[in-house]
Amino acid sequence: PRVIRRADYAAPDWLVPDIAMVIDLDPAQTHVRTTMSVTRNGAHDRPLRLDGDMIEPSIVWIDGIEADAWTRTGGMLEIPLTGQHHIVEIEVLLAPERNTQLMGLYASGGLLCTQCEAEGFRRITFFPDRPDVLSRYKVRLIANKARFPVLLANGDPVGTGDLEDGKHYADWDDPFPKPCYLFALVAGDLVANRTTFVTRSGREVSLAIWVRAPDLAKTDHALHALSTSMRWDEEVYGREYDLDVFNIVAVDDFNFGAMENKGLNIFNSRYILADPDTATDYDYDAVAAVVAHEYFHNWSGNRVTCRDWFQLSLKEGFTVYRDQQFSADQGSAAVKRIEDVRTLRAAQFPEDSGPLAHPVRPDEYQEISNFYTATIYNKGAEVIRMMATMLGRDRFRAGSDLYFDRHDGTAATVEDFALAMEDAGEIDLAQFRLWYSQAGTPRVTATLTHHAGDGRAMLSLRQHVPATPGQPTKQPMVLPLRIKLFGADTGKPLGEERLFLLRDAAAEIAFETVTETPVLSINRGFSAPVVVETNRTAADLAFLSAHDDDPFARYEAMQQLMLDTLVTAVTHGHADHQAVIDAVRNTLTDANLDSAFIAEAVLLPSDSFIGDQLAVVDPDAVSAAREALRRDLGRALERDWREAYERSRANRFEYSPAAKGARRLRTVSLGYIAASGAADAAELAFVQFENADNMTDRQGALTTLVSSHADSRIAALDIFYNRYSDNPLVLDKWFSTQALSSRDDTLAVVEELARHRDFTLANPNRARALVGAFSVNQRAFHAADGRGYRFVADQLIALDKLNPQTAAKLVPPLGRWKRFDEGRATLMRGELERILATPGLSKDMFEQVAKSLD
Ligand code: HT7
Ligand code: ZN
Repeated sequence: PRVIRRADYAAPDWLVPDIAMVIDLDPAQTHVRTTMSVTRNGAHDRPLRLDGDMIEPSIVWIDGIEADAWTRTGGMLEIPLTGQHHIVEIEVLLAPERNTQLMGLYASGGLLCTQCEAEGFRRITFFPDRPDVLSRYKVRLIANKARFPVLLANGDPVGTGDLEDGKHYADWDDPFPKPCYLFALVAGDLVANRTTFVTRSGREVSLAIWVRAPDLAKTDHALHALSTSMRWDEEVYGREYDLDVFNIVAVDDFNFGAMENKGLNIFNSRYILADPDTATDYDYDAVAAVVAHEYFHNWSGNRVTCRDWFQLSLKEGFTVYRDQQFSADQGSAAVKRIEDVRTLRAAQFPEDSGPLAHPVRPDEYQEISNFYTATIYNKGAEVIRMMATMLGRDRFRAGSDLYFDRHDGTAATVEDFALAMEDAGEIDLAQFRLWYSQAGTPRVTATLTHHAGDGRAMLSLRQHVPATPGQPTKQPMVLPLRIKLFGADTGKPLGEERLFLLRDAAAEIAFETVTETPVLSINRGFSAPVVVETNRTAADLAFLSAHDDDPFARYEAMQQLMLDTLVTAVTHGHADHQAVIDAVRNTLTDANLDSAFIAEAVLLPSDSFIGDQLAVVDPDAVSAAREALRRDLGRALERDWREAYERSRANRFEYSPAAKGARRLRTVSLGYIAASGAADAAELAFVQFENADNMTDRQGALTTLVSSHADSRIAALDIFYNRYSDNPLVLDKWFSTQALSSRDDTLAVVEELARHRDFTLANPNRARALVGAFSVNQRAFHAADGRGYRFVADQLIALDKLNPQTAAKLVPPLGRWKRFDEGRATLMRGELERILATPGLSKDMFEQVAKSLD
């Protein structure tokens, strides 16, 4: 396989300032005629080399004359050219209805749509498919009017008209030079939910969310999120929208969450459609976050794009940080931070400690779609967050303004971003840049000692960055740690919070006039994305979980207390649960805390996160320890859970932070009541399931039932299925809820579900709902006989033939074999080897599987 290296970057040989496309759309045979003005870039005599994938040119013209001097090498079309400027025209035929990879032009639910990032445009026409070739696009779309009444492309609409044979056309003009990965079109029978947005300089923008007619009523939330994020970006980053229209289209078959194509975002319908009956609060929040994320790309990604794909985090890390800030501003910032850190720990920390670990700015890749990872996105966002922490709000904003001013209309690098922050923020980021080049999660050891006699406390810090593939030795990084001490007797802070930049392998910090026993609060707000080990006792953690004035640190102390208890239980066979029970009671009954925070704080760490703390994971022991602690918490606090359950009851659905928090606490309480073994728990869950006026309560109750022994779980699943059998997004929940069950028979149920008439690998959401969800169900997936591994490997082999990108994204759980006992590790490797030996394996899968075997 060909390896692409960052060090090999060279500027493009030819630029394409202008491109005009005429696309005559038909699912069976689409004609694409592309006219490019090409300009030699620098003094060289190399031919024009255009990328193409699965396409053939039917005819090529150079400066209006049919040409035959072109050649095909690999996927490339090579055209010898003599002058500085030429006009090159190429015609290509496509069959979108046969495109199962969902890259390029494809059909979804009667629509025709595109996905070009990262390298899909080369499946539509021949072009220098690299992000540093920016062009102005003029596009004419032609299609049968009855079948495809709506024709959308990037930019602004400039004309429409009727043609012969029942066809019509629409012309679109995008004045902003863009890389071809931002090209998009949609054709179909769609309706729009519309509104107008007036930018702060008075420009009127017409906003529209396009869906199929029956889904129109589910688009208000997304449309509202769009206007809210447009205003937010003006207020917080000074960024204004720049076209006359902003269109969003929802499609059912999509490899990712959404795509930020200039002026024409295309979304996985799960991140657009929401109403109380079908979407949970989690879905509502995700819709708003993804709408905001894609909108924010208009500046961080589109106006300033990436020079090459190694710079992917330049747009993705920054944009995730921006969408996290946006969501924090819309509701509880504390709960949002807790959720973001939970995601980071669940998705990125395991990646950073496994065979697929890579730096935020990778050095090489085989298949770029494998690098749309939690490291690029979520760790990338943490890197931006650390810069913001070090600079403070105003200097960070000055750095961001400078970055956008300097690089508007160009393709930039991570280095350009760092330089803008240094120049505007007057900070030296030389050592900090290691966050972009070194993979691996740093580990910090913090030891606090107190000398009561002289009132001094000493905090000694050490850092270690573990080896990762290709990076055996590491240098110390800059770790911004927010630190504060609290008095164990009074519960009061001992002085102000400090921001300490740990730069060396080891450092000591002295605290003076510490007159009472101090308790250490460190990495408050999760100021650095690191693992911290401290010498804090269970009593210290319980104390912080009740007294820390940083809500994240309070949550974190509780999590650490729970984790320490669970790790002891797994490694010693038993543990004392009392400290956790007391701490949870304190939090649950604290009238000053809001329900959303309580619900997060009292949740036990997941099986996988507990496993991540162990040298060798024993999935059965982990699950048994967690269940035992859940049961004891349920029993010891049963009255409190019931009280919380009752007090969180609502008369009527409302979408507000307070109502969401109440629903969350209600379902968490229900889970603990069920864990206690209470005789009425299943009845309580079934009543909640039946009476729910919203999906959050309904799915919460279903989740509880599906992990129980109650017969009513079968009835509930049937009722749920029958009620939503024509709603694909809710059916995905039906599949994933069963795949995530903690019951002993989950694997058998999942195997059966894979034969269900509604299961298909052709739809990525459905594949992820069953196979993806099952492979993160630690206990079921890691069945000791290897049946879980075999099931997933079979599915991946089948999926790879249809949609390699989606298949490759599901490989990581199998690749974590080094973390398990020899028996499981051998079985997991065996399945990886079986996948690797499959004839015709895609390069996407090859890269993920081969690296996972190393
Ligand atoms: N920038 C978008 C990435 C994306 C993508 C990548 C690979 C294959 C399919 C894809 N669809 C969208 C999404 C985003 O981060 O905003
Ligand atoms: Zn993005």
